[in-house]
Amino acid sequence: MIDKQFDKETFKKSVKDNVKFLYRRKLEEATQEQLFQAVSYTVKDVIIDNWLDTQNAYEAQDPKIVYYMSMEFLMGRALGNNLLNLGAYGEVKEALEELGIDINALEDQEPDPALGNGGLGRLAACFLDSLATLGYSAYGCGIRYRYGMFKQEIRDGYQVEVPDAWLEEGYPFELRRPEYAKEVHFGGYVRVEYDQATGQNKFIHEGYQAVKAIPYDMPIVGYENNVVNTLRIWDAAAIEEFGFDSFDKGDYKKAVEQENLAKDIVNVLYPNDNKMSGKELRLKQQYFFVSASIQAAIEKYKKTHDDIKKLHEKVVFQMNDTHPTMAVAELMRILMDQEGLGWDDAWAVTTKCVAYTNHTIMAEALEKWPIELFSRLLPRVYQIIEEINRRFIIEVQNKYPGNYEKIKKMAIIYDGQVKMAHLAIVAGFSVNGVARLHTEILKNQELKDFYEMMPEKFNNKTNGITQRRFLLHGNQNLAAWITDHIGPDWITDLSQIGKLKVYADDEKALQEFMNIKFQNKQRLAKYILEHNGVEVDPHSIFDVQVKRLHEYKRQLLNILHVIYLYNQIKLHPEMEFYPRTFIFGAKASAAYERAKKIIKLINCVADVVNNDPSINGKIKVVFIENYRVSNAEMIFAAADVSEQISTASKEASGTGNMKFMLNGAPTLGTMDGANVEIVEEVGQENAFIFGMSADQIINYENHGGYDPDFIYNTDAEIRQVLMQLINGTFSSDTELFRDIYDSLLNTKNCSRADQYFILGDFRSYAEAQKRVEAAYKDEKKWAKMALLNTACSGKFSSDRTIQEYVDDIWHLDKVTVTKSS
Ligand code: 26Y
Repeated sequence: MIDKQFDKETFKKSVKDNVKFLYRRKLEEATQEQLFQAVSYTVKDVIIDNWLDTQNAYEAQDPKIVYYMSMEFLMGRALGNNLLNLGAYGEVKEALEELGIDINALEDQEPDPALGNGGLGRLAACFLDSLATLGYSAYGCGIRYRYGMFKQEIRDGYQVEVPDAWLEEGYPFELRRPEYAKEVHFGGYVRVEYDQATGQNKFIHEGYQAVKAIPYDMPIVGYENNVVNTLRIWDAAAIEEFGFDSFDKGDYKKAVEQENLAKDIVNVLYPNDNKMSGKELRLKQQYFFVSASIQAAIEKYKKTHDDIKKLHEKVVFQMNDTHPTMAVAELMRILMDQEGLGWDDAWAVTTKCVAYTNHTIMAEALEKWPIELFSRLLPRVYQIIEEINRRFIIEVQNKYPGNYEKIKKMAIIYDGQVKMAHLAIVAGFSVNGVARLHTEILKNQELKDFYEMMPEKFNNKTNGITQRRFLLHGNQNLAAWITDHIGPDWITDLSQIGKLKVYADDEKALQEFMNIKFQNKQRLAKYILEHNGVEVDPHSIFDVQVKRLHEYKRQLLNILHVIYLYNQIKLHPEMEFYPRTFIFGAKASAAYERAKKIIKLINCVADVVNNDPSINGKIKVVFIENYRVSNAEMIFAAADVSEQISTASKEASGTGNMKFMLNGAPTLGTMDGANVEIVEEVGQENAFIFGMSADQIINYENHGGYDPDFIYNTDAEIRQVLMQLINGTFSSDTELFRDIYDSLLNTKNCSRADQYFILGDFRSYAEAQKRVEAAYKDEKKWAKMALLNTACSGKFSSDRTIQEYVDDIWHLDKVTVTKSS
């Protein structure tokens, strides 16, 4: 699409002008960073026109709006993606070339906005992309963390966390909107006052500390449709007048303190993934962005509508996990205390406006806050939750008279804690899981009692990913090849990619497909050489596991298997073995000691294996530092094998699995999360499935009977691998990996040895790895398998997921935006 605003000459002039006005320099004198800024501002100008047009279209058409509330948005770089979605990448690339600028180098200048941890945050980003592309009115609501996900450096094999100062140079794709600032109140107490006029009690929140929330808007560009939606993230500042008694006025020190207190709230993203920590500041963050976002939504609604009781006709809040669940009580508070509704009316509106997505079943990830902390920080909100709980318990009692077990299990407040998931389920009109298996486990295990009481709320929305970032942008050669063969429709309708199936036996097509894979592997090999100093052979099998480090994801199983293979090769040097490069990438939460030890172990194994001449380079192990969205795009494109080896039942969905599949890498995995649906689409014969089923695991967990010691005692090869953790093979410090060793066995008085069934699945995994090798050796067979993975990935577009959310939960209206200029 040639856009007149992307007329090459105009574009070039604008870039030059920006360099001049921003930096007082000539183009030739500008640094790469300055060029990135100058180009980005030029692009932003174009986006702003579309943004205004979108705003106008929304105002004219008054569609229902979804507010996607999320503590995390893992956006990844914007420049390249925005250009692609504007349909201007090609032209801009050429224009830049004419100026002597390499667009890739420029894209590499952009910091990754990493306002998220992993799956949940990246899902939110994919959803925004799909919402804009499908033409739905949507806001992402979140926090503008000053420091996003830490940068990971590997020093001496250990993870070191370095602050991610992504805003340091100024971020060109954001717009400060001080005119929409809101106040958020913490602490204080609630005074009850009887109102003669209405005969009702009034609840007055006093003695609080006020913080100012200032929104920054980031444009979310739809694919070639002129739509630009908004990600609105909130910054915090002090309110100058606040809290000073008259004698304090002008107290400079206090003013600075207030500013710091406010800034603290948005200072840093908690690097916890699937593990609750109970930090007061995190609770503050949650209320801060939830309150500001809901205030803004209601203010916007009231500009053009006067009946607050019809809010649900135009507004829906989707809660991305329980982190924003305070939205329930905050909405109640505003409806009652500010809009003057009574409890029943407020509840009727609230329960039609909020919906909840669950992303995990793991107990340690479920949010529970001590009531002491909660009520002190948010007295009015807490009071409302108490009342919701009181009424809910009555309902439970009515439904199950005399059954106190039910109350114990279902209450929102119990054992001195506020259980956020229970609040979300009780108030939400929809509760969804993120893959079919996950939703079934929610219904039949974790949330069984709730499902029995309110089955109509439960539904599944299998996750998806945006093909525009993870194929069109991340794998440009393959994208072009696909478009050559089936046309460009797959870009906005991924089901079209199924048309590639006709090439599954076409030798020429398969050859081309694998050539592109090879080029991508060369690109990654170059990156690894530059960043790790390790030479890897692009002809070897690139076997990749990239994701957050967590015991349930079982990077440990992978590296133990590498040790096992290493032993095999040393023992049988004559054995046939297809060269393999094991690639890892993973950040561990800064406080998660065992996860960090596993990173160290991977690097220690890499050191030994990569430098052992006796194995002839048959195995290489690489740990890619600082895994993040930008290098992920390149890694997926280069992968041969997708490691999705979580303990069955633990990975709610996984989304990396879908990105690998899209890029033609077969899954080596357990029947967990969305792997189940991936196999269903691509066929058993085009994946490598192993391990215990979710049912088996859950059965062991409920009834006991799993004994890793038995495996250790009866399987000498597994025992050898475990012994090597503590006998100096990989570290002269024999105690270094003692904790990992102990975690797998009953040797210590540890309550749950090998919680994640690593030994239980080991043999089955090793056998599946053998099948991978055999399949890879047969070049044609492998090519067909790889191509079919891409061809069968149609279901896993976030466009499909979003359309399902729209049809079943949000009921949004589609909007078309036409360009005004
Ligand atoms: C600190 C705490 C309360 C917490 C923080 C972050 C709890 C959970 C998380 C993040 C969870 C997460 O990323 N979950 C992942 O969501 C993906 C998108 O649905 C799933 O694909 C993936 O299986 C799941 O682990």
